[in-house]
Amino acid sequence: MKSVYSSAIALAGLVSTVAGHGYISSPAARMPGDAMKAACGQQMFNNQNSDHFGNIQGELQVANGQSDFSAVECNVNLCKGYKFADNSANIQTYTAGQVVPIVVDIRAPHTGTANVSIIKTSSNSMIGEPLISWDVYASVSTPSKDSDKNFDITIPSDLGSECATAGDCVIQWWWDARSIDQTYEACIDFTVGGSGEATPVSSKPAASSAAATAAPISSTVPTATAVPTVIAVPTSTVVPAPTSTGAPSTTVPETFTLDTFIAWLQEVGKSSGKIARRHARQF
Ligand SMILES: *[C@@H]1O[C@H](CO)[C@@H](O)[C@H](O)[C@H]1NC(C)=O
Ligand SMILES: [Cu+2]
Repeated sequence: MKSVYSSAIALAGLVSTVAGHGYISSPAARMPGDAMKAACGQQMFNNQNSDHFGNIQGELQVANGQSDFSAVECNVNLCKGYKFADNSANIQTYTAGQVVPIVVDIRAPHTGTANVSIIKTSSNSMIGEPLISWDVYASVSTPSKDSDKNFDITIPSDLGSECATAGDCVIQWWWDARSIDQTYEACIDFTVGGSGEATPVSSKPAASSAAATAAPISSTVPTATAVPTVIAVPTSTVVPAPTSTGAPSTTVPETFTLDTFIAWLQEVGKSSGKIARRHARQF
């Protein structure tokens, strides 16, 4: 048993160095570039440029001890440190109330929570409530859910001009697998309500461009609070009974793709490591 665990842990460690785990694939999200390299250093840039699917904890390990890494400038808690300056040619133009389909590429699941929200970049603070959120996301205990990977968000109608200038706001997808301390982020640069966009929803002709940007938004536009929260299936109905070691779930998932196998190995590796530390005598 011990050697099986050891091999699983070794393999999981090996896999995690070569495989990324999740990122937004549509609309095009921020990617690493020169501005990110200047803020985060050459090593972190190389690491992220070769695989942008990894988590911020892994990124920080790469940066550890690097003299050209600045924690403040890099700011990994916002868009994994990826910068607007590297993506300024890639701005989505949205209108209030617009429904935007999002596609996430989850390359290996890790049970966690997630949300997509609008973030004010100057303060890294959320504007309003999350546009969508999950109490259970990318679970390794249930079959892969399409609703984790393909979903719609609705651009709020009460942003005013707060996100009218490119770079001021991002739509951030945030996935946090607390049990294994892995946090994933991906950001979409966008504007809404900017003077450069198409005529806003209004029955009155705009007298000037200033009036056009200030024109009230139709009351039929759904608000952010109307967006339903994804209700997750309680895991207790599908998770097998805990084993005598107290491990969360060391049972091999029933649906078995390479991704779920790798994820299972990683979860088993991490949880058995924790248990080994907590209950060393039981092993
Ligand atoms: C939503 O994501 C943000 C990061 O963008 C995080 O700080 C916040 O805690 C999350 N909120 C919920 C309710 O999950
Ligand atoms: Cu992962």
